[in-house]
Amino acid sequence: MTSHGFSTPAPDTWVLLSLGSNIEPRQQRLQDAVNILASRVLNHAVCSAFYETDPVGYTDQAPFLNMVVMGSTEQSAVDLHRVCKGLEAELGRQHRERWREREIDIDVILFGDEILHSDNLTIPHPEFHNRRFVLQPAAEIGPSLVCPQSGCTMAELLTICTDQSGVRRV
Ligand code: PH2
Ligand code: MG
Ligand code: MG
Repeated sequence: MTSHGFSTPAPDTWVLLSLGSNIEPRQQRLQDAVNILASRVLNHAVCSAFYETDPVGYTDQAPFLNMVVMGSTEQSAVDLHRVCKGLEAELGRQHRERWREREIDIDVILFGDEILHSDNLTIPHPEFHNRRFVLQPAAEIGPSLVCPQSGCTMAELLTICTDQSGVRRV
């Protein structure tokens, strides 16, 4: 609250989130997650198309449906991450071994031009530049977004990405 009695709006930060699911109903889970994010923490949400993607890492599992969403938020990076993890649980995500199938995964990829390395959160997401299932939808809706770590745009990162796994726009 300021001296004249009005509260100053919290500054907004633009963010890029990646969502994925490989347990049906995949599309419904992604849609529910986006709707709840938009109602709670994400302003001016813009969604990519859905992408049917081959599993990366542990490959002996069902294909994923992936997408990205951009928007702005008044949350801090740590709080937004906490909201995303809480929403995963709320939408029924079960605990399994790393890389295994998941009902819903919500990752903070970029948080404005912030670079953050803490024990349980790294931003930009440490692997996103190696993942076509993130870069292709990111380049669809934000080709000129710049990764503050590399200084490269999403379009540039997609061009140099060596991940050859299948990513098909639905
Ligand atoms: N997520 C992973 C590991 N592998 N592969 C695809 N296609 N899509 C994902 O969302 C994904 C993955 C870990 O988070
Ligand atoms: Mg992930
Ligand atoms: Mg995750």
